[in-house]
Amino acid sequence: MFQDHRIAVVMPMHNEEAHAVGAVARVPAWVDLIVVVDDGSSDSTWERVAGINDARLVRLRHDGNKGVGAAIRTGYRFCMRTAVDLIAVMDGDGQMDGADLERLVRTAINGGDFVKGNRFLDRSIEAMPCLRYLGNVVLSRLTVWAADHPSSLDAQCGYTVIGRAALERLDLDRLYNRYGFPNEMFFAARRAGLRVESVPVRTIYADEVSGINPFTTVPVILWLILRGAIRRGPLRSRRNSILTVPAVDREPAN
Ligand SMILES: Nc1nc2c(ncn2[C@@H]2O[C@H](COP(=O)(O)OP(=O)(O)O)[C@@H](O)[C@H]2O)c(=O)[nH]1
Ligand SMILES: [Mg+2]
Repeated sequence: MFQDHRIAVVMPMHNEEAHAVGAVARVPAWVDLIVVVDDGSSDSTWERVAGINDARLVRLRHDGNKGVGAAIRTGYRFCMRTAVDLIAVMDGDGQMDGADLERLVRTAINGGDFVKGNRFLDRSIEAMPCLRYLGNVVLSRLTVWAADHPSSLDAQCGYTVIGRAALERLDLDRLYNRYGFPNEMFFAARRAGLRVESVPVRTIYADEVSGINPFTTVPVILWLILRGAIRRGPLRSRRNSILTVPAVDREPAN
């Protein structure tokens, strides 16, 4: 409970046996519910999480690997069946600092519908490998452009908090499930007219290995960004005005 708000953390995990316990340990004590979603891990992630003694913890499991976005969706759906008010997402590899969650949650309580962590606003970004940094800058700029977003954004950062009412307004089934899900959530939030806020978060790099293969992932994200731009309001209404044929009263055919 944080300022009378019930808080949940959704934690997607895929083959995180080395980090699962540490990642759950990073969740602050005032969080009410922790939903770990094992996305079809082939290692001992599931057993490691089972060994954690924490009454707030719920374990869900996909029977196969469905992608980080699908895991987050499973977690969101579970949370929506409980009485929580705000739902955070923290990765299961321990790269997100639980100490940052308070700022995200405060910003949500103060009116942010969808609050995103922004690693560019924190000095620890210097620890990010150079190529990754450049890639993140380019993808973030393109995402900002595509969504016509008025402020700074860390498009690929998955550390977020969303309010229950805001989440209800998003059509999660339309979103892409794998890497690129953060861009998809962001576009969906903008389309729904949600207030999207960014807050600084720390970047933690230890021995975790990213599942991202840039040669396959970057083209997909670029496509999602283009689709985000096309789905954006003005373009859509322009398209509708082209496609909508005015009703014409016709004489019945003889
Ligand atoms: N690589 C990968 N990660 C997944 C998948 N499903 C859930 N995850 C989790 O999603 C989170 C982010 O993945 P990660 O590879 O660390 O992405 P990065 O930090 O953006 O490089 C981690 O907690 C993963 O365990 C999946 O299908 N593939
Ligand atoms: Mg990671």
